[in-house]
Amino acid sequence: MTTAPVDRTTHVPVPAQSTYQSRVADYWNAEENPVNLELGKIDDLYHHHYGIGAADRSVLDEPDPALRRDRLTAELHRLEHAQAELLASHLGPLTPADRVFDAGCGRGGGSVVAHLRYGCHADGVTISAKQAGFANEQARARGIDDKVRYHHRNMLDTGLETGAYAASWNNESTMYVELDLLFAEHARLLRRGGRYVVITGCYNDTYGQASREVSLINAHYICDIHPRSEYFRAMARNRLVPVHVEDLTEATIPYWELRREADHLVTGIEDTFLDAYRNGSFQYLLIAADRV
Ligand code: SAH
Ligand code: GPP
Ligand code: MG
Repeated sequence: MTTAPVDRTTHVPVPAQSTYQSRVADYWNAEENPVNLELGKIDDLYHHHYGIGAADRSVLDEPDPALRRDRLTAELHRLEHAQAELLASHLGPLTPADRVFDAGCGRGGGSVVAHLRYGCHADGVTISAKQAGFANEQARARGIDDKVRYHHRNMLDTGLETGAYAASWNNESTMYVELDLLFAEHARLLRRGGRYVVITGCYNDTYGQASREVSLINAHYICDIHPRSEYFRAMARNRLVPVHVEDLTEATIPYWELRREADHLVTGIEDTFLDAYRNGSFQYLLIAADRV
């Protein structure tokens, strides 16, 4: 007589999203930093990334305190907008018939910038229900909700259409996910010859592991900054071939130097970014790649 095999597997219920992803969603559902909302209000372009380019530090000399605050806010927004435009410039050429995918879209600014530039359709995905709702409301108010749509989904498993996208990007959102899973999803969504662009902070693994400053940034945002080399390895494994690599570290330092002077906007992480960039352990990087 044979006995039935005993199932010794421990059955742990698998949540729809991991504990980590729930914490990330909680952060973005609750996030209301003036440095993001006050800048966004200026022209209804809400960015959750940093700035690049030379800063007009003459705003600091403004004698009227209220005007000084406003000018500082506007100058930081100008630098953040320049970053969004740089990323968008690498997506093209695109036509109004093309679709683009904005992975980790925040409050939606990047997709609006791409749509205004190319007239293209955009799908943004964020793990925060609050952000997706906010971004869709913004698109409705602008009258572009027929072409720009935001979804409360996981960017690793979007459910969007295979091969339907001419371009896709991550603007400061890769540090929340495993790069192999992320790039596999981009490679699935992009058509052959499509363009992928990432702007990210990465740690410089020329000399080893992440620095204390990088660890402090991880704790501040609940993220996990990847080493620079991992981007290129993971792209190579997922049919993404770099065509342009730009170190934006020097270009972002003026933004942080100005931001640290804005008492009405600082979050407390400013000096850590400056230390990390200046000691060489952290880099602000743009990579554009072709989906082959
Ligand atoms: N790219 C946007 C926002 C960057 S902030 C901008 O430039 O303004 C990081 C974003 O990544 C947040 O919107 C957060 O919700 C999103 N995110 C983090 N993990 C995610 C995941 N697994 N799936 C989808 N979005 C995610
Ligand atoms: C920018 O968002 C920050 C991130 C998406 C995470 C970390 C990025 C790195 C490059 C390490 P934000 O605009 O919401 O940040 P803040 O509130 O500080 O302006
Ligand atoms: Mg910000």
